Amino acid sequence: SQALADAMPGNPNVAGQYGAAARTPQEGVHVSASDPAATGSTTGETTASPKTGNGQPALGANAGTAPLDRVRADDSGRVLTTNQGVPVGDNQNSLKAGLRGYTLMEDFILREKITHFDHERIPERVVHARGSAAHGYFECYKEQSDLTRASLFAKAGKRTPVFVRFSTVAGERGSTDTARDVRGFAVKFYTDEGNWDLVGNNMPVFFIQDAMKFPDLVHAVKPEPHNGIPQAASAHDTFWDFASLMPEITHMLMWAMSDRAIPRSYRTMQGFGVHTFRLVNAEGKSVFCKFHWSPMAGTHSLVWDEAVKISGADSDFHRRDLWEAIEAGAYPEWELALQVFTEEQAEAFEFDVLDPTKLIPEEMVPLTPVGKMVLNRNPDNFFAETEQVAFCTAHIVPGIDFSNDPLLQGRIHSYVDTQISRLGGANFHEIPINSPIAPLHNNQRDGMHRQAINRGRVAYEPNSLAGGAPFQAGGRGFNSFPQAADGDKVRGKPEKFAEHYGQARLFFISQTPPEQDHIVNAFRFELTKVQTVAIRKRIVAMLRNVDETLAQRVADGLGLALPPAMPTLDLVPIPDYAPAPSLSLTHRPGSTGIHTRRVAILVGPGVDAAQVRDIYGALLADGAVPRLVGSALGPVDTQAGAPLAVEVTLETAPGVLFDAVVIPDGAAAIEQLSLDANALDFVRQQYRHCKPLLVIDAGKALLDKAGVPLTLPDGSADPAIIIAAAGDAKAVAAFKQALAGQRAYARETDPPR
Ligand code: HDD
Repeated sequence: SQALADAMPGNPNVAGQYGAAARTPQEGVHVSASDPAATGSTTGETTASPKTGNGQPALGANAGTAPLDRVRADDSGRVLTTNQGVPVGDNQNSLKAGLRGYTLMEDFILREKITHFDHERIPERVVHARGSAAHGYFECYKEQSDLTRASLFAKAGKRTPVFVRFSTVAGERGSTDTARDVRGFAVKFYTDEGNWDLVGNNMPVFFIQDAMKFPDLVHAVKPEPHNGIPQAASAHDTFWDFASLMPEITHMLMWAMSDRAIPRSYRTMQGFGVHTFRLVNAEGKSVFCKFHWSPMAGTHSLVWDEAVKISGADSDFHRRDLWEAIEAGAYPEWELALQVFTEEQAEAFEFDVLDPTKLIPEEMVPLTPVGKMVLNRNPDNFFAETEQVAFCTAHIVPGIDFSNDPLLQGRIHSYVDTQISRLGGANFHEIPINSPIAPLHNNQRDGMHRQAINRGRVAYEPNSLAGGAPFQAGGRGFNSFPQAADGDKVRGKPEKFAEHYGQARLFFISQTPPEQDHIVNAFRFELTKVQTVAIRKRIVAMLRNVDETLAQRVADGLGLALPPAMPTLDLVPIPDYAPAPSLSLTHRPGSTGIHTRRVAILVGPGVDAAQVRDIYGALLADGAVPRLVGSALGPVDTQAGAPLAVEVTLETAPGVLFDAVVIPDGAAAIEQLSLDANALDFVRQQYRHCKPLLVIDAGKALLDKAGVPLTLPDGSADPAIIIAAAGDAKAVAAFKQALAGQRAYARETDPPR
């Protein structure tokens, strides 16, 4: 309200704050955030809408995160103080010698405020700088003590708190969410025997076989060092130069050029621990294991043209999606599965299980679901939680152990090391989001930013003065699996590491035809951006070892003659795998139907309001998120009944931000929309990006105006364009079904129609 604004001490229109009156600063106004009379809000909204959350979830909302309550700070209704707790009289003006005079050195309040501000930023992560995170829990389905003594698997129904961060790899902290990239999938389990970090990706293999090459990989993919271009993109010479000289990268390139690299949502990606790990049970028996996360919402991806346009329309697309789903109570869920195998089995495989460029198809070793993860709470503070969380592959717990995968071995060092510079010292485990909920007792002391006040005079072991405490846990503690080790000290790789193409081929032949087309087009896009022709040729030469049709199609797309295939070492023959359907995105459609799918309903003056309300209600009933989209905000008159209010505009929420569109009846509305190029673009993009369209009566004129073909390239009717008469309930059902499924890739052509 105006009265409130006038009373705010920072309001420059209040005369009482100038001249002599400045000597007695006013006390700040205390407004209860929930008091609509004071905030002037008619909707009960305060600093944020219900859609974005009010930034203040109930304390202790998740049992697991309750220990963080002790550090959660809430300023509501409080007086402003310095960092020393001194109440600040005036937070608007610096201290001066005379109203027009020098600013005084003694102004400790100004200096504290500015100094703190000057140091607000910390180094961003050297990779995975851009990310979003949430709290939740892991719930065990069934005791797994025969396989592992890890406490989170000890009992059916046992819940272990988690904090999960998803990320892109190459882009900087403020870069776009929908870049073509691998996505990080890092889970911190706060188990009752210490923190376990499963630091994985949304792809089950990696670019390189040995940590020794990681800095080279990252230097190649990051923006080129002379000009800092391009941001969050692998489509440039240095990345492909490196790739073209590194055949071990081939399998991962197939994944990175597939739709896996442009997920629809963090909620619709799989996650993988990538490496072979060990599970160890209480008797000390061990098996090998790979970790797999599968999203309950199914695996769904964007199409490339859409991903590019989303970057402009909403570069926070994935961050917003995760946040809004959790605020709306549509908690994202994944199932964790173990892929367990023995050392004897591993020896029989064509590939080496210590080679992180290889996966084990589910068809070869099945997955055993062991629990589900639910993300049910957004962080309160992005910096304190999402930015300061430190995931480290070295953080494992009794019952889990490493394998000799040389990439994993290098990672064990790298993550702890990087936090020391990123988070300012060796005490980063004391930052609340990183602290275990398990008790912590040892003789480590001091260092920058130490929080704990360790009591007593003993900080060594053995000791008698403290009765020997803290005691080592012996058999109850973490004890490395006693794997036998022998052999010469060498820098080298096992023979099976020399075969690079079999699984790349397996991946390609396991994709559906549209997925294969997307891979071809992604190679064409990336390599067209590459300026050095020799690099393009080397990649095509590499692809000839994967699949001749793939190589030919990429060569055609680049206007190249097929070069000779890249020589192979022939130490290990390229295995001939049968297709593995589990590697296709279509294999996991999900079980959540149209839940959280975003649907635009295009409205203009003269729209059929009753029809709009019916469809809106029918979509809401199944958990979808409908929005009335029009040319401008404000009410639109309808054919009959009350006007409808446009919720978002064509200008601010273009088609790429929705999963489907409804074009309701109303000749006048359609006529008006047909004159708005934003509406025509909207419809064209929905079509081009293979999304369902529900078109009612007069709405069809908008499709015609936009030039949208109603038949598939083969001349048959497009099943995802549903043209219906008003009141046709079957049409709405067909639309929902199309929305719940995969996209209508059958309508794609190259170039697009
Ligand atoms: Fe890494 C971050 C995943 C190989 C070195 N990595 C990082 C994150 C994820 C991964 C998800 C972000 C964690 C977060 O959200 O804070 N990295 C992987 C996977 C790999 C992998 C799945 C291969 C299987 N990484 C890898 C190697 C090295 C690193 C081989 C170094 C030898 N990674 C790092 C790092 C980062 C990191 C430099 C940067 C920020 C951080 O650790 O905390 O230490």
